[in-house]
Formats: sequence, C-alpha cells, structure tokens
Amino acid sequence: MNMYNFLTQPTLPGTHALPPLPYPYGALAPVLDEQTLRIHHDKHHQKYVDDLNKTELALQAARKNGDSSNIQALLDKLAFNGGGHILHSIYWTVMAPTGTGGEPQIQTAQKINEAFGTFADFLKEFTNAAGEVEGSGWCVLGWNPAFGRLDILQCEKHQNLALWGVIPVLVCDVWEHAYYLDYQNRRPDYIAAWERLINWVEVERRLILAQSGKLPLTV
Ligand code: MN3
Repeated sequence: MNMYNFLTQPTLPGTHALPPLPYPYGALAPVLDEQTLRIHHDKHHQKYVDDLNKTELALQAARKNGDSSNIQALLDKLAFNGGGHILHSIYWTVMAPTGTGGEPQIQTAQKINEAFGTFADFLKEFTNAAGEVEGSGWCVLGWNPAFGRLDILQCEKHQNLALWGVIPVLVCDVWEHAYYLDYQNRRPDYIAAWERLINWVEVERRLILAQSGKLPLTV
C-alpha cells in the first residue's frame, strides 16, 4: 500500500522537487516506451519544477523590494509552471502497467455513475474530451467540492479552463511530448491505449482524499 507524503508545513519558495516515478521507466511499455518516460519525467516535468522554483524566488524578491513591475508575467508563470508540476505529479501516479491497475473501485464507480450515468458513458465522454483538447493540454476528472460531484474538464496548457476548487483525481496528458515518440500525430490511439494503463486503485485513493480536501503530489 502506498504511503502518501502529506504536507505538515508550507512548501518554502523555490524548494519544489521532482517526485520520483513510482515504477521503472520501462514499466509502461509498450503503451509508453522507456524513452518517452525518461524525457517526459526527467526533462519536461523537471523543467516545470525548476521554472516554478525560479518564479517563486523572483516573486519573493519582488515582494521584498516592493517591485510590482513584473507582476503579470510572474503570476502567469506561477499558474503555468505550478499547474504543470501538480498535473504531472498526479499523472505518474494514476498509471500502472497494463493489467495491474484494477477496475473502478466502489467510491469511484458510485460517483462516476451519479455524474455520468454509467462507466461506459464516462469513458466515452473522457475519451472525446481528451481527444478534443485544443493544442497542448490535459483531460481531467476531478472532485468538485462546491457541487459535490465529479466533473470532467479540459485544460489548455496547464492552467486554462480550470474550474475553481476542483481537485484532479485522474489526469491524461495530451501534450504531444506525452505521446509523440510512440504515436506521432495519432492522439486518439494514445488515449485509447493510455486508458488501459489507468490505476483505478490510485484513483479511488485520490478521490477519497479529495473528498477531504487533500491532493498529495507524491506517493
Ligand atoms: Mn507532460
């Protein structure tokens, strides 16, 4: 059973770290090969972490100096890189080698049925939403504490089209860097294959945590 690392104090500016992959780099092949995982995790996700840290330190310095001249650009970078770090951290944990992720668990199945009708209805909507994200972005299934239900959201880049308060519990990265080496322009093929990697046991844990307001970045 995974042990979550819950925050006991605020993360200090500039101290975010890349969480380790919870499985070997080659574990998701042939759906996603080792090279894709290495570049995606070690290069792309690392860059979001680095840029988030730089942005936070720049914000801290700007506050100290009373300098608001760059505030718009810094807050834009905070949302972009912070969003990228959070979504990638979730993404790694909600995949598992094919055949090991189980089926939707009790709470997940119940909330999916309440929100979407049946699991098949949910999967169809999620697949279509992921396929039709404009440009680079994500498809997100999240717990909406304001409305007491699961919602499917599209996300452009790492931050646009978010709905306030929704806590992601299942995220599919549809930036080309997530799938191009394996699928080139065939995003629908990637999405269909990716859905067979979903770690439903982890999604269930995340849903239960989300319902109590928690969003762990590492397991
Ligand atoms: Mn990515």
